[in-house]
Amino acid sequence: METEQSRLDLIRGDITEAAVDAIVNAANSTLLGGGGVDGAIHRAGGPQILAECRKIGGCEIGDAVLTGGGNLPARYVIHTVGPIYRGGQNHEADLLASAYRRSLEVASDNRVATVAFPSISTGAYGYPIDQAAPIAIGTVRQYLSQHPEIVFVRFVLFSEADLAIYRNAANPV
Ligand code: AR6
Repeated sequence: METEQSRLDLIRGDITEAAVDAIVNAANSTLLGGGGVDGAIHRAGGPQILAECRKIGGCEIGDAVLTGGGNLPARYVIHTVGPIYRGGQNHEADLLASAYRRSLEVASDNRVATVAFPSISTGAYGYPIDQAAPIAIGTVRQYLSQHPEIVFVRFVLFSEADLAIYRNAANPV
C-alpha cells in the first residue's frame, strides 16, 4: 500500500476549481454562508448548496456535514466549522483537529475518495496559520494512515505565503 506521505499534496490555488470528489468548506455553525472560502464556494456552486444547508439546519464547531456540489467540479461539499481563535486556551487545537478528522470521517462514510481542504480557521476566524498548519497536516496524516479508502487529500492554499507555511509543516527542516 502507498504510504500516507504520497497520498497528501499541497498546492496554491482556488479550491472552487478543484477536481476532486469533495471540497471542504470552512463554514460557520449556521451553514448559511459568509465571506472567504465559504462565500466563494456558494458563489461558484450556486443556490442548490445553500438550499441543502438550510435543510440540514446547522453544524457544531468541530463537526462536518455533506451536501451536493451544485455547479462545482467537485461532486460534494463537506462543510466543517473550525474554532474562532481566542488566545489558544479555549480548546482551539482540539476543535481544529476535530474539524479535519470529522470532515474525513464524513468522506469515508459517503465513499468520497479524494478530498481538498482549505486552511480552516486561519482567515476570518484568526487562527495563527503557523500553529494551525501542523495540526492540519498531522491530523490528516494520522487519518490517512488508518483509512486506505481515502485515496488522496489535497490542501489548496490561497497564497504562496500560506503554501510555504504548510510546506514547512509537512517537511520540517
Ligand atoms: N480557495 C482556497 N482558499 C481560500 C479561498 C478559495 N477560493 N478563499 C479564501 N481562502 P476563511 P475561516 C482561504 O476566512 O477562518 C466565513 O465567513 C483564506 O485565504 O474563509 O475558517 C465563514 O462563513 C484563508 O487562508 O475561513 C465563517 O463565518 C482560508 O481560506 C468564517 O468565514 C480560511 O479563511 C470562517 O473563517
